[in-house]
Amino acid sequence: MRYLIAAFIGLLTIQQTWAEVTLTIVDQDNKPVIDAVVILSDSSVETPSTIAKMDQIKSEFVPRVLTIQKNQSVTFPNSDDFRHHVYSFSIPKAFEIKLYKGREIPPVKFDAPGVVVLGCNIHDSMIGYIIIADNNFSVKTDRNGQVTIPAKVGDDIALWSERLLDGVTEMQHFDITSDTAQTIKLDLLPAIETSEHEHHNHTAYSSNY
Ligand SMILES: [Cu+2]
Repeated sequence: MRYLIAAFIGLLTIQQTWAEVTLTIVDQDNKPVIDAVVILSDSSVETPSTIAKMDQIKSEFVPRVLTIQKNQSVTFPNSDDFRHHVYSFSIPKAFEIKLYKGREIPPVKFDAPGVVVLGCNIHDSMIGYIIIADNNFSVKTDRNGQVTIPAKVGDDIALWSERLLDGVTEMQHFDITSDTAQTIKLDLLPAIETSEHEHHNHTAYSSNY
């Protein structure tokens, strides 16, 4: 019995160290912010051995926002039947994959943390982002602008959104202030219409712009 009590107290102690906190990110109109990235600064995760994928479908990067860990590799298949020319000038990784078709493309390794902005030399409207975490827990908001993270009050999070007023290579920092649920409201640039968002989330984006 004594051991059981000790084990029970131990379990309570563990549960108090962190909880599942649900963050909801909204903009100035209280609309959910989709494809924002939340990084838990004081966390430690290993780099997955899996190769992440940044597809190109109907002249859009899919997903528009990809989260990976430092030293993870990404492949850039072209699912269109015409050529793309993917490039980035961003500091964490400047690279290009010259005019190509097909899906068998050697992956690119991203060995520094930060934000990589992707473009295509042929299609100016193509834009995508790879957010490279520094082996910290990292997750992208869903259609409700929500993430659930293993955090506790006082933890620091870095938040990225394509819509941040400071620019797409910046992050904003916030403190966790709740053990259960917290809403972060931001002044942001207008939401961007993409077919990816329309497909998955038509109602949330339907009437504002
Ligand atoms: Cu292109």
